Amino acid sequence: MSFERLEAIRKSISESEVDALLVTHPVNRRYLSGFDGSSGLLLISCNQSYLITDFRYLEQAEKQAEAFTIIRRHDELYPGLAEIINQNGWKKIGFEAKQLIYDSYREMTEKVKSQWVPLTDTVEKLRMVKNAAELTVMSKGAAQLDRAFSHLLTLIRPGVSERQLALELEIFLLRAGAEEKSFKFIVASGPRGALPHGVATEKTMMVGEMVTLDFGAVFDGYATDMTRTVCLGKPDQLQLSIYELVRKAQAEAAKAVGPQKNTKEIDSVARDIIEQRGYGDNFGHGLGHGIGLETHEAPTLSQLSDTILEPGMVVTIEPGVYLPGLGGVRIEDMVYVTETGAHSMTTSTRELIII
Ligand SMILES: [Mn+2]
Repeated sequence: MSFERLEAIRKSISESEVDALLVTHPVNRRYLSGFDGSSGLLLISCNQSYLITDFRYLEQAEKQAEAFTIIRRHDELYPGLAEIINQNGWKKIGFEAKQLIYDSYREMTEKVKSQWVPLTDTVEKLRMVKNAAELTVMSKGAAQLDRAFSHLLTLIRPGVSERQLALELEIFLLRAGAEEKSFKFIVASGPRGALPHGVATEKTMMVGEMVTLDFGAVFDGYATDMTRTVCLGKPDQLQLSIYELVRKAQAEAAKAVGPQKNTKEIDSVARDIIEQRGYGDNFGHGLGHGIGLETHEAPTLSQLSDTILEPGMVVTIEPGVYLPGLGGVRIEDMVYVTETGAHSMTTSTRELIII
């Protein structure tokens, strides 16, 4: 698999008119090489591919990164880097501008005299389109989120704290084979539902409150993410109408996803529906985001985005309406783009569940 990816990145490298690319972002390194240790750099040109790592990982790197020449890193990184660059006669080296912190950049450019070219999203662009194996892994992970949600429904009741739910959720997902949480779970009940990122607290849930649950976990390296909002007891008119509004915006936006569709236009589908009802200001975030090795990755779905969707891309569709002091509703699915439209990986009902 890493051979295919190497071929693709080499095409980008030659289009960027550099002799080689230095990959410092661990996720991009894993994506291109297969090596998932905690430390290592890649240097890739049209005909060479090096993985520089330290003593701890030499054996693992040899096994995982079969397409790469493994180079042992000594205490100081840069003399070794300079040696490889000089040996190959490379003049222009691309680096990941978004990923290198200023101090490292300064040291690197002082110690390795090359022409350093900042590149943006070179590997991230490749990562946007998932192959069949990646889609399978992510679909299986998403199915675990659906199972976890069903399990949660048996635990939600008045008097239970948000944290208790978050803890149960985490245990359930780890037992189901997750490596870790994708992010701090959001369990936002009652007025806290107005906080789009209301991480679980000690607050207990009460009758008459809506509860927004936003959670995800990493399975085989790939993140998953989903949100549902449920109601404890009978919803009032406002809760019901906000819920139906978000549900409609989410369903229509998910239906609009497909190949050749522009991300901004898909955001507009949900935004227009919410704006028409006067709640535009209460939907203050983008519609969704790409997801894969990272929970938030390209492409973004928002008014500022401008990506044409392709088969194999996986994005979240997650509109929300937040009413300060009262509460909020968000519904989120992970969907992937097919040859003809889109398919939702998370399948739990989007009808309002009344507990
Ligand atoms: Mn999300």
